[in-house]
Amino acid sequence: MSTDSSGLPPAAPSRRRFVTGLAVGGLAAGMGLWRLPALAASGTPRPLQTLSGTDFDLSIGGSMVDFTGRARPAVTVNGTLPAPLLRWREGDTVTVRVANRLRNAYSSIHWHGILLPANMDGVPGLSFDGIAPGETFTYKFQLQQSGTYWYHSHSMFQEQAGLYGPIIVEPRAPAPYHYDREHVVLLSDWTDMDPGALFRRMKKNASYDNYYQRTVGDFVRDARRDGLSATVQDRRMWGQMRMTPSDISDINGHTYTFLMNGTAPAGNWTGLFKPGEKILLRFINGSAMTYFDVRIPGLKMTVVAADGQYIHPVTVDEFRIAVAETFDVLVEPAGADAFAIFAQDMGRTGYARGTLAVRQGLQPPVPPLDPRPLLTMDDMGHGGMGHGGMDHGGMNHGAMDHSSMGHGSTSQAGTDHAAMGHAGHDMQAMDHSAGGMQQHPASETGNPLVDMQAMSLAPKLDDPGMGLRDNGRTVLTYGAMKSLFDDPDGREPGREVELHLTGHMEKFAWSFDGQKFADVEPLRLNYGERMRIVLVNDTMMGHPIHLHGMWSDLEDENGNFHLRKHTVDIPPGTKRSYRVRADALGRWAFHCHLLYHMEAGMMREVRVEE
Ligand SMILES: [Cu+2]
Repeated sequence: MSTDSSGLPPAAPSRRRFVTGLAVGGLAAGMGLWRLPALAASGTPRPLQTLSGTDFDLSIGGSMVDFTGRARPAVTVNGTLPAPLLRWREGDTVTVRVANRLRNAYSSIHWHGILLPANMDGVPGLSFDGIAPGETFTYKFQLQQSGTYWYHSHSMFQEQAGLYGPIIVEPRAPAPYHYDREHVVLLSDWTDMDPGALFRRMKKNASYDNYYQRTVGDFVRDARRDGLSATVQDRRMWGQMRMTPSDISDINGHTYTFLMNGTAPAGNWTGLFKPGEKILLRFINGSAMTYFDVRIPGLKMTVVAADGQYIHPVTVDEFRIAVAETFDVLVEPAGADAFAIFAQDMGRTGYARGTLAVRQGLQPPVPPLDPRPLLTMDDMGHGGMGHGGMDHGGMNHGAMDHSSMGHGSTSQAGTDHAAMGHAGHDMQAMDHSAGGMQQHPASETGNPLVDMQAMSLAPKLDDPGMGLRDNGRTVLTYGAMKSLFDDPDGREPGREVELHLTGHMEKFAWSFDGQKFADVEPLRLNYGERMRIVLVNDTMMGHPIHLHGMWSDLEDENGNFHLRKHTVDIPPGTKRSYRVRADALGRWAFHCHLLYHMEAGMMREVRVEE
């Protein structure tokens, strides 16, 4: 029997395989399919399986699941999707024995955002060899932090196939806020397709899920509003960029079923409350590819932690959560028996939803999807280009001679940057027509894997992001979140490294500085140093960038410590910087957390050396 690269059982499992999958999970045994969320419109979803203590046994295996009316193979832990909620305690040393019961595929578990020794980080090829079929690997590390985190496979596409679960690390000292009850809200994207086949589809036709080519009617309307020549100009620019302004995400609701705690929208995952209670919701985006915009109509949400770390409380109506981020949110339900937790995808093609209610079975109204957002030139770091006297020929990037600009090596610690101040905080005032254009590494020039370079960029920390601006709601931004503590390191960065997020949409090629993971040397950090990483987005998509092993301390627009994170979203048209203390020796992964972008090459090894 064959398995594909993702480690999944074959698409049409034999009865034998089916039974093998079921035998893995205790809860699955005897149930036929262990869950029918898509079919169980008013059923009661099973709560997350919770394991707590210091000693754990996890078993990775294949199970059949049904989110769409069809039984499909998934990769699960202890037979469940999501994987069990692990409850740890700050200061404890935990031991986790992970058995790989997949027949033909190596596996792994990475503890996202958890500080630990490099050989416990679970990245095959960097931390260890991976866990061979039939083998057990024992993870052991001491917890130096508290908060909401998650774990997932770092092997091929197993994360997309279901291998992800929540982690709560309880703090030793009481939290700086009070709550009466808590619920984990883990968002994810499920596909009935084999994830390996989905990746191959992206390589073959990257715009497969993008049905929204603009129509003649749109053209006439725009021409009436903006004038014919401006409209023609705008269309020509988009044509040159080989993209339509509605390309928001690579894969969307046409392929995905969005899940909340492993339950499809029809299943309506429900978390209970009693009137008068303060509820802590621990949101985790465990998706492979999906940004979610989350709100609870009728309730304000007070965000008290980001990526597990306390922030000054900030009250909002809505937040965007990038892949791999976590937000802890306080709500006080009042005035109704039930509230919808509504999480639409950024491209407005679908949603995950659940309910906060005083009892099971209530179905508050689900709001309609917002209008589909359109990318603007400003979203892509080409602000103002339709209006100024800029020669659009400059957008044929191959024609632009960057080497003559004398900025051949911006990815090295930078002499170039001294002149710019640090971290691009002067960028907002920069006008590319006045000679303030973004510089680019030489490796991008004439590179067939790079289809675009941004010219006018800013951190945009106070920008809610495309599709969320001026929507009448108060929307969370990075600018509005500030760590509850001062810079834990305190030193100014002694060095700066700038990396560009690069890609080619049609080829579905993704990289740093136009160079794929397989082709480049590690980024070397000196043990103990405080350094700055500057990320420049040269693509039309957001990329949630995750550095393993060390915190990413996001800087504000003046280059000061602002917000401690493990995953920093870099929307199109932005340039953002963060500080890193290289206090963890060894080999670490540094990558875009969009699974297929990482797999396509948007990844580097970071090596911390004495
Ligand atoms: Cu990416």
